[in-house]
Amino acid sequence: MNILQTKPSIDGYRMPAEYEKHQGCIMIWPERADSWQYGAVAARNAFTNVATAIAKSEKVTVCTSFEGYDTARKMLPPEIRVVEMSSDDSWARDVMPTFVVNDKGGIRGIDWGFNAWGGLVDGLYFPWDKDNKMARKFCDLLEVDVYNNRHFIMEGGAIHVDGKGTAMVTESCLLSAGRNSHMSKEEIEEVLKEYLNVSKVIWLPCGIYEDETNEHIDNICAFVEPGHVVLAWTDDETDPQYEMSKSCLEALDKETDAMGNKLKVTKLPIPSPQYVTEEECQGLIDFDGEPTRIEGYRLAASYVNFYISNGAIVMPAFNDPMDHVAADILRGIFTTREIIQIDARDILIGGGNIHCITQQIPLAAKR
Ligand code: KQY
Repeated sequence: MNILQTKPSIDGYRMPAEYEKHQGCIMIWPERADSWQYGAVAARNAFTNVATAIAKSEKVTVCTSFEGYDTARKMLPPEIRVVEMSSDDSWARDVMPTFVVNDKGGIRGIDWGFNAWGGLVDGLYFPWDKDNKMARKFCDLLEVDVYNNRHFIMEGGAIHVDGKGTAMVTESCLLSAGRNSHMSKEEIEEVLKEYLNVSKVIWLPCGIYEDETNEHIDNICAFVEPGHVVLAWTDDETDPQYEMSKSCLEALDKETDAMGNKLKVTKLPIPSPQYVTEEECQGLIDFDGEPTRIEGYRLAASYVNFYISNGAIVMPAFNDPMDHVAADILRGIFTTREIIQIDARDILIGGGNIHCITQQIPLAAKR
């Protein structure tokens, strides 16, 4: 594996959209007892269901610690590959490489800097050094070269692309004090253009209420095809999410994509507010005396946090009446893919959802 100091756009590489063909998917086995209740027992079931659904149409690799290996191997079906790799938690979207491809069948990874969503300013755990090394290690395993961009703090959940020259991000996340506060918005946009090889960056003001990643884009809005996005939405004007989603809709209405087209916006309803229960709090072990979750805390639940596999949309369910409404909307958009809903409560408690715990490896093809 070579560590590259050049930039993907200069070398003719681009980040493909998630709805383009994949070679596989990466996940990380959950273990932290302060993130996942009862020693991650329930979360492991949910992760297994997600991995199994994705493995129906693409190769899934699950990374685990030495301690987690036996359980992972026992719980995951045999077609899923389990490899030992140290991590600090289980957010493959954010710590694994962002892959870029060229039109000659080449694939490379980008190794962004990772500081647990805000470092010492407002990060979510310390230390994060194992996580920060995973992207490079996985590129080594895959035998692909990796772009070194560790001095720029970024997570995979903070970006979406349409594969046609447009990226989408939130200001609340990318301009947060704990990431690249020494850089201007224009400078950050330039890095995105150089590394993702896009010509247009769409900035939404914010994300999902109480999303502890400083409101990643992948929880609020996603491309479903070029020129078309789904936006997390509520009609309840008393919900703090209402003004947040409305401001995103206003931003999208004013925008065009890289090809100069207006965006079609499909509203995807959020479930009714999901609050942490007392029992769930009791199942979480705090490492430093601070409670990691407080009873009544509102979790950042959104159906936008789905994974697009080769054959399916693997999306969260919250045991809520909106589960069926959201699934029907996505079924109407992704007509060639199966809609698979996974009970995601035990992933949500950790602070993210199905998109956050997965990272696609695009299929590099000659064009
Ligand atoms: O949503 C994500 N991409 C990660 C959330 C991390 C939460 C840590 N408790």
